[in-house]
Amino acid sequence: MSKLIDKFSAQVPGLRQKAKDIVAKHGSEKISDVTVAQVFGGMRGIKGLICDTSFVSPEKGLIVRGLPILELTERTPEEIFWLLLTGDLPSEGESHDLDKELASRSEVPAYVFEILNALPAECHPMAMLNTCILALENESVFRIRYFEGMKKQDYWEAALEDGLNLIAKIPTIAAAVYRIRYDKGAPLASKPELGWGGNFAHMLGMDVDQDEFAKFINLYLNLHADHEGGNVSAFSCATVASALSDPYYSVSAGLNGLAGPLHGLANQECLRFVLGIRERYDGIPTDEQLVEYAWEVLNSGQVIPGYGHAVLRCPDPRFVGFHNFAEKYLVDEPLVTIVDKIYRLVPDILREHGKAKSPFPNVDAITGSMLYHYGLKEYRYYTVMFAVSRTLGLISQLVLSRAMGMPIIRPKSVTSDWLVSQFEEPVKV
Ligand code: HAX
Repeated sequence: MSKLIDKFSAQVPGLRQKAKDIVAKHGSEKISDVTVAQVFGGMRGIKGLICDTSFVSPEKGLIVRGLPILELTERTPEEIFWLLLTGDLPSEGESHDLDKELASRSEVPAYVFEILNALPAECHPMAMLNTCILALENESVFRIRYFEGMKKQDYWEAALEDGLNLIAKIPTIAAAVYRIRYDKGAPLASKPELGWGGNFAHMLGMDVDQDEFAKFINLYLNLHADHEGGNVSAFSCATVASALSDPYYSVSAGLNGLAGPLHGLANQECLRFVLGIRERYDGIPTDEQLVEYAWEVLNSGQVIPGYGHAVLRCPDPRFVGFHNFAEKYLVDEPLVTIVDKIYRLVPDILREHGKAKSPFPNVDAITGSMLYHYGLKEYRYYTVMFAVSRTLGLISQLVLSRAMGMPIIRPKSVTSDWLVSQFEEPVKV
């Protein structure tokens, strides 16, 4: 057994007991009131989910297991996965063991590549990735064991088994999506000795300084892994998994949500926004030009991509992490200069516009421009990279839920007429 499975296995009885104890002790206490505006407002702010992997503080941003994300930027994504799942950072030996574990599970069945080659040439890369994940459902240990009569207390074990297999394989699949979709040549042979993120960077096959690119990809995979439990991808995955659909179905559901333009697809929109500015002003715009452009976008009823957030009320520390990297490695990149200018000018414009609750950049405001710098110019692919990373968080949350014995998710909906009837007399006819 791997060190990760050993460690988590030892934690499971405590997790289950803790959940039981909390309900026994505080089960009838109230933590949230729900207003009608919240019901019509995407349930914003309603506290109704447990997520122990990470927490998003409106003022500080992402906190992973108690550690602010900016303290974790030098870690590998595999180490972040260990932290998300177990609550501790791995020792060097544990980290090495997890790398070996993932390498041993990384071979992707040939039918996955056949599927990729058979899909229409213009298929969206996210649809390609999700098609492969659903095809891999064929391999689900959870599904087989469930129908063999697996006990509830063992669900986590089968879920982690599937989760580790999916995490191990997803970089190879995602890199193949890139190479096949964009005619970059045959998928490259995997080099698991480079580590999970380093191998992904290698398999993309970019013609750039591989050491620097691998550092960037590791940072990318590290910073996008988790963002508590209520975002669309995490919540969708958790809901589907709560029906005991196996991790392949569940992660695919989460990643289908990630493919939306208000969630993971925003990074491609952000790059289009920055490229649009560069094209219109034939390079870096003046401050006046940028202000004019931003107002034009807002007055036409569109959003400024990469700005605003459902929870955050500060500059996203993940944006700051990428910005710090860009200051070190991408000093002469004009797109980053435009990103900087937007960062300097747009928050005041959004404040004056008066709609967005947060005028600050989110993680997507900069990543596309950095990927573009490294030659990854096919922006429809960007969400696939986000998906590779987010799989770490989705799997961690899902395994923890099964370990804690969480039930099927089933909130109550009401009709709008029922709602009105709570406050108004029925109209007599
Ligand atoms: N530009 C212009 N208007 C904005 C805005 C922006 N960047 N952000 C929010 N608003 C508007 C909203 O559209 C909304 O307008 P309406 O009342 O007319 O509908 C109003 O401000 C209030 O919205 P909010 O409460 O501040 O924000 P929400 O929680 O509803 O939405 C979003 C959060 C991130 C979806 C939103 O800020 C947005 O659309 N931003 C641009 C797209 C983006 O950057 N998405 C990436 C988010 C990060 C992420 O999840 N990545 O995966």
